[in-house]
Amino acid sequence: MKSEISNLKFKQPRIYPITDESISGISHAVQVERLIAAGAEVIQLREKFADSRTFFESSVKVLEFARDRGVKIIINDRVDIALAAKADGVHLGQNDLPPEKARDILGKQAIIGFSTHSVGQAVLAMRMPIDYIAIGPIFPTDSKEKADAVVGLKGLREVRDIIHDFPLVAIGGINADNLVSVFEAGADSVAMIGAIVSDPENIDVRMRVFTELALRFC
Ligand code: TZP
Ligand code: MG
Repeated sequence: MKSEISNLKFKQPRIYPITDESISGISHAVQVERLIAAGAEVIQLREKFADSRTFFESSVKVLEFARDRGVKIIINDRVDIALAAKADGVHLGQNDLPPEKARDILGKQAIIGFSTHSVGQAVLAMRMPIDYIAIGPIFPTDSKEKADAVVGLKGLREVRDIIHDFPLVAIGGINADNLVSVFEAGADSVAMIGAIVSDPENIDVRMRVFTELALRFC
């Protein structure tokens, strides 16, 4: 089953980097510059600590830069920031605003992603007005506080089998050693935080290496 909403507005990238200032130690803007220099096409901004004004302002700055370069910016958690900053979309968790409400607010053209942590949640998500399902954590990770139980490659494969060709992003503990196994288990796309941005001076190098690895797999 295809996403009811997905259309040509969004080609899921194989590598989907997520910026995080607390993990990288540098601004969203600089992370985004380095990611774009390395060819990122869609980037998610994840901000768990800054106040709304600060996150709004950095999102606007990032969007100006990214839009000129044809790169899409997705805001993590915050429909209000996505709307106010005119981002390309939002990525929602199970406890954020419901995707239906986010769709009402952001409109048809917005890209909406939704995090799931089990086969059951993924099945429910298929009926929602979203563009992609994220499933994770695939492997243990330190990047998320109170992370859900690890889904594993077996869980990822089960989700892929049950959702057929609905766009699927895998997340959680993915790195150079396990990237290929995640694609083999059925992910369309791999979202990464630590493996890319935890080495801020080498964000571009890492993005290039993962993109190259992903291309070789395709
Ligand atoms: N959701 C499930 S696992 C995770 C999120 C946000 C953290 C992913 O970070 P990393 O560093 O790629 O494991
Ligand atoms: Mg979230």
